[in-house]
Amino acid sequence: MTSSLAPQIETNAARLKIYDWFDGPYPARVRIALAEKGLMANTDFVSVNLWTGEHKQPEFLAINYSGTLPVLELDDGTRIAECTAITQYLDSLDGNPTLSGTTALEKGLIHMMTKRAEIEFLDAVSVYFHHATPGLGPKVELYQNPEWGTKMGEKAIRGMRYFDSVLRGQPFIVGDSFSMADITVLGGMIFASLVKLPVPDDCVALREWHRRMQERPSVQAWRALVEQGAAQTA
Ligand code: GTS
Repeated sequence: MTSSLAPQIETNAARLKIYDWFDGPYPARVRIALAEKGLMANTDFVSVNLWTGEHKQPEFLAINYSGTLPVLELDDGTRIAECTAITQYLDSLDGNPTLSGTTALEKGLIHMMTKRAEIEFLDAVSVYFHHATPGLGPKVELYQNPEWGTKMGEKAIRGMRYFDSVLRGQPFIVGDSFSMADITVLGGMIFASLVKLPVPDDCVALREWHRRMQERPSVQAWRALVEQGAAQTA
């Protein structure tokens, strides 16, 4: 595992360590959350190379049993995996959990839509990638089921249509505010773009929301880090 991508600013605040990969769609979710919360400068990124299967080696499996990225590690060595759990932790640090909800109702709705965005869209794209395409290559993809992968690709397209229908009635995935649910649908769009799963032309509300999301400083900060990472790995 090698070094670090983020621009660092001197700060007395606690350091956060994130194990991830620079252009991964799940890592993107946490990077966007870090930027939303103003925590980028407190974060060191440790690069775990998905394409060589570093995440499936014993050294990394000891860090995250699931063998997936990202993972947050705190100064005291505590580790938190799973994008939703990491985002909730980061969101709660300042006592103003804008991404995961402040009221009981917001928390419930954001949790529901985040879960839905994973099950119906992002996770489905991921299965499509790992099973219906060469994925991370033969050394990493030890079992593939192309038929299941294809089905999950179709499910992801249905998921896009569902989120399009949601966005026809409101500006964000949950009501009037940007939340972790938007970040999760963004993860789905990022993964779909990487694997060339097309967004249907008639998903006009989803496309317009996606265009608006590109204007958010957090999304621009994530994109800048991807470009920096691509330059470093070229
Ligand atoms: N449920 C996990 C989460 O939400 O954190 C899923 C994490 C996940 O699948 N991460 C991807 C991974 O490690 C990273 S990326 O594909 O977005 O770059 N995939 C590797 C693999 O072999 O599944």
